[in-house]
Amino acid sequence: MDASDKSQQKDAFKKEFIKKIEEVSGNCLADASVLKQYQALAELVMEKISAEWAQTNMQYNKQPTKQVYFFSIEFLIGRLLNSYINNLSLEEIVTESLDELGLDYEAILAQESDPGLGNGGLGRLMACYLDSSAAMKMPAHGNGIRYKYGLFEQRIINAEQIEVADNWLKNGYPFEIRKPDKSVIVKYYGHVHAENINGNLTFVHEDYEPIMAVPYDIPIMGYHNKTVNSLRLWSAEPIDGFDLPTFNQGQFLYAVRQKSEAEAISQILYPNDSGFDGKLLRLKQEYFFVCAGLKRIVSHYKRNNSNSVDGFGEKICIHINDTHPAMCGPELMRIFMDEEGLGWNDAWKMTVASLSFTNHTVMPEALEKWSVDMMSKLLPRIYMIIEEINRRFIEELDLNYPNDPDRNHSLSIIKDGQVHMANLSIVTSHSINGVASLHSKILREETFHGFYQVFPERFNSVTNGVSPRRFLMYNNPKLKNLLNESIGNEWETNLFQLKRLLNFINDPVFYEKYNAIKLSNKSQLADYISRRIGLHVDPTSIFDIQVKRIHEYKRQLLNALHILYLYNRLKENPNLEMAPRTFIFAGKAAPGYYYAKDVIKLINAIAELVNGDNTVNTKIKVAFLANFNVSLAEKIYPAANISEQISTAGKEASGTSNMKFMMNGAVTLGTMDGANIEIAEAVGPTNIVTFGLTSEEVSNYNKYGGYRSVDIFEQDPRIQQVLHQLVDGTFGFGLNFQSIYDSLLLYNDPYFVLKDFNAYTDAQNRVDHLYRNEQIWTKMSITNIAQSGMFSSDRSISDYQREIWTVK
Ligand code: CRA
Repeated sequence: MDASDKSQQKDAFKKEFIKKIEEVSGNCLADASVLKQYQALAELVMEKISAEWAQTNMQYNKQPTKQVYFFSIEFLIGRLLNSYINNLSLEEIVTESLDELGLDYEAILAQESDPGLGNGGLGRLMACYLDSSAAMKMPAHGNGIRYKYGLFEQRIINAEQIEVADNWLKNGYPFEIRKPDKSVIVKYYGHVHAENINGNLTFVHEDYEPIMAVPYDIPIMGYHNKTVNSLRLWSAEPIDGFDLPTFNQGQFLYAVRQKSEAEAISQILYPNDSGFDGKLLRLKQEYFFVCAGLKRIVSHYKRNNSNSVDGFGEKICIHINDTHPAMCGPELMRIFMDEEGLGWNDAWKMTVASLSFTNHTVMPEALEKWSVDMMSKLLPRIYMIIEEINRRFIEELDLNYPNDPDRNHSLSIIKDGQVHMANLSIVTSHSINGVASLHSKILREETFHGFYQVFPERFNSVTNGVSPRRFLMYNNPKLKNLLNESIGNEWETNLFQLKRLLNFINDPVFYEKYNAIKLSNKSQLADYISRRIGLHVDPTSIFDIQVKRIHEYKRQLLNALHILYLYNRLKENPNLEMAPRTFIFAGKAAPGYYYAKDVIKLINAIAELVNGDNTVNTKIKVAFLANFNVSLAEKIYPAANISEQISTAGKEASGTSNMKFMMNGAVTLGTMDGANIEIAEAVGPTNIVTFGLTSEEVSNYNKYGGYRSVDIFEQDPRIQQVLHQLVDGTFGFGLNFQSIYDSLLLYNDPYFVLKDFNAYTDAQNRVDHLYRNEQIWTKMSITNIAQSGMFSSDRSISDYQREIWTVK
């Protein structure tokens, strides 16, 4: 664009913006608050998106191509305004215009609430997949729940996590369109009976409790390509608002209760990550978005297909993200049979052809099992269909593997009074995949081995990926500019092109520029830390970072115990030779997960001890940053030197922060777990620091009840000292970590923290040595960026497209 073009566009934008400010605030620009500036900008951007959105939808309707729908109970989309502006190629016009008007773009962006509609990796993955699908012009959409309250806001008070409700909608949300005309009735409870209607056996559902599902659509924009897909989130509402007759009779509380019982369904996101909470409300949520979503998809399909569901299986992919949407199978069967009049066999063929399933965890506590009693009462027709799916499946097993009752039992969908949702998902889907090579292997060989024997052709593997737009281009603009200036901009649409960076792998001029950017990103994070928690950290120290949900298997505890051990060493020898380090943590614990909350408390207690001690705090500092969410994550990755990925091997299905860190030049310090293994393959052994037990070793120990942690404790005085400190008053009055001490010794350390402790301290020493050689470290860091291409979610989406959905 030439200069006069640009200045014309800016003038036009400024005019529109000032007019919008007046509309949304009733004030002129000079008197409008930053919130109003944000609302005006958001509305303007939404208007620009709408035209392209309508165009994309029209195209999809005109030439019906295969459509993919991600069904997920979580979509952790993060803030959208800056992404939209960049995707529309408006960033220069907008930032320069606002600057010329004397406004602060960053401050305006910060007004946007960060929708916490997910717990962690699972929900964020879905957001990256939507982003990549649109970037690749793939017709793929999301279907989920519009929670009124997202994941709680975390505050740290006296070292402890305190949860506060996340009222993300309090100022309204400018990027959604409510579509009451597309509402759907979802039916719970009641009775089902078979009736002979015109000679056909028909199932009639009566006396049910109806709830209205109202959709809100959010545009998902491609990168510079005019494709706008949709994320549809459903909100639960009572059918007719207040029950007026009851209200008029003065039974106010009863009327209000009915309304709030309906609304409860989409009121709040369950705050468990890789965990299962068998509450009735959760089961209602699961059926709610499955039923509403499928109903709309089928009716939309029929509208474009001469009012028939013929060919649905070839044209519509319903992708089940973990087992929460597992009722897609029986619900599709119900629609095809009860509403469309198909027989079982035809309905079954289309259902299996349409469904595919991704498993995200092997943690046994996360595998969903609903009680038969609860499910058959809440969803009588769905339960009937599940029973029939199971009966036919077992019948088929009997045919193929006669006299094998153990197999039948182990694969049964319904057993011991429970409905096994993973089994249901596998039986109803044509594809089942894990999210990294190791994870998929564990699914085939252990978790779902029996199913693998029966359906080997259904098993696939797709390694997770992350959006390079959100986690590299938009959150690390200085690095983006350096990349463009060095290797051109092809990498922006094909991340494998980052390999070209290897041409600079020994270039001192490039090193200097690169290191200046890393330092500047670290200074920015240091400023943030100082503003947020009043802690001054040295931007030239190593930024050693672990940010993710707090979970025993992720072993934040190992990291914390190592810091305590380093503290002890420094107390003995304050002149210990080492590069100064800043240990940074962030992450939320599920409110009912007391052990994880104790770990947060321990990290904060260690931070207090270390940061306040002048003999050690020039060498080490510890920062726990409260309320980890997508916006905070975006600030953290560009500033990292070390990415802590230290889960017990075999437990982390993939991990995705490992990829976000890598793209921004952090070196992984990790176990051979999840996608760390593929990162190690991509960068080679000299550009990663690995340590610890392998997943085979862990699984071998577990076959014999684990290992004996007391043995390690008895042999290692360093460990003795650190563990005693947990309970001897080191952290001051009232701060006692008996639960952690007991888990490590009395309960035999189920996550192998002490077993891997030695290997971890060695690995940390290696990191220290490597970092002190600037040449070597810079080379490692750049190699990580250069090899991060395969961890783009664009690559994951093309794998799904090719192997699982076969979409053109
Ligand atoms: N907690 C896994 O634990 C994985 C993500 C996305 C998780 C991560 O290792 O990267 O999914 N599992 O695939 C999960 O949510 C229900 O299981 C996660 O985010």
